[in-house]
Amino acid sequence: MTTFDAISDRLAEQVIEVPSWAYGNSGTRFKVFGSAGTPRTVQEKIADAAKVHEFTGLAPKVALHIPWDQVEDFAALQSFAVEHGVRLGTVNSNTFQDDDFKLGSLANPDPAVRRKAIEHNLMCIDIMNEIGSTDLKIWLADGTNYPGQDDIAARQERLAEGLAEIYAALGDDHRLVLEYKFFEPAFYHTDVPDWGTSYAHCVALGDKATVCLDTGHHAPGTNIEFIVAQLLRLGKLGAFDFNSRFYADDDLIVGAADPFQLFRILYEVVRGGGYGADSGVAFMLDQCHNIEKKIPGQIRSVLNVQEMTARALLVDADELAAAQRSGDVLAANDVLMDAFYTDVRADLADWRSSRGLPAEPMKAFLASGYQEQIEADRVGGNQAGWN
Ligand code: LRH
Ligand code: MN
Ligand code: MN
Repeated sequence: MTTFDAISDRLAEQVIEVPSWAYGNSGTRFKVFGSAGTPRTVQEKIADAAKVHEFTGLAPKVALHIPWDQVEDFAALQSFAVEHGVRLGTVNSNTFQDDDFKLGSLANPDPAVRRKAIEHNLMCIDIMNEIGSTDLKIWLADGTNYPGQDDIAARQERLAEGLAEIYAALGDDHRLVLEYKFFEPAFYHTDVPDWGTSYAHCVALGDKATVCLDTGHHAPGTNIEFIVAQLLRLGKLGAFDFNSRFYADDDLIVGAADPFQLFRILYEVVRGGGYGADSGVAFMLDQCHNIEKKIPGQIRSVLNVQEMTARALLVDADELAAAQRSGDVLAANDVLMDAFYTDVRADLADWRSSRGLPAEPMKAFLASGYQEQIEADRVGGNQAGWN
């Protein structure tokens, strides 16, 4: 197996973007539990996100969701983030909460509603220009609930047209990242349900369009690492929304439900050249912390990704290739399992210490008093945007 020393510098390349919405209250359709210390403003969400970076060194970017994070002055918000040691990153457009979007946004049968959805995305590109962000992430709630409700093929054409207009407004260093999801909120058909549909639209759009793979957006049993491998070989994997799930789009802490699946995904990422600063693959979290405290939930999440990344980097590629070539099924499987079962926690603690970070970020955060401080200071915190 590869040694920890050999992967030490590669680990330093890791950047995991955190979502602003993870710091606000969220929940299921049954109940949104309030929690003490919840941010009341976009700035407070960013201040909380900055703590995750301060204690882990892993999360220098914060993704925005518009209009949940709408402010008057985005340049000032970027300065605020920088003062706190982080930067604003991906801009997520949101065309799923306005009443006008009941029957869809870019695929809506009404041209006036489609226009509104396009304009919203163009406004998001303006925000990207103001903050110097490169990625526009589009997830569409579009779909239908009943067979016959709308013309499925016509919706694809409308979608393609709308995406093309948005794509045309991108700057030279911008990307459009199109996220898919197999169902919910639409229950009969969804307009961007799978990686193939997202890929087809991205290919038609051009080089600046890539697919976003949210790990919670597949039918149970889907081999997600296969999708990763395929999109990487096609040069179209743009981003991950990491989270974990037991049933549907649970948005639980990444690596909590199935650490082995996270390892398999990250192995394919490393294997396919999707890891590191120049890979073009953005690592993001897309999670909600409905019952646990949010900042510790995010700290646990980025550490889980780091731990599994380390294990994936430990896979001995030469040994694996030799076993595969010789058709030694069990030896090949052993190479992967050896890396998966390696406990890297002590090595990672030393690695952090050697880089001026707390050896144990969770303990250090809990001892810092920040949580108690925000719980005392902030009253009347809001939902993350599900309002
Ligand atoms: C949709 C989704 C998408 C949204 C986020 C809040 O289920 O994964 O990424 O932007 O949740
Ligand atoms: Mn997502
Ligand atoms: Mn989701």
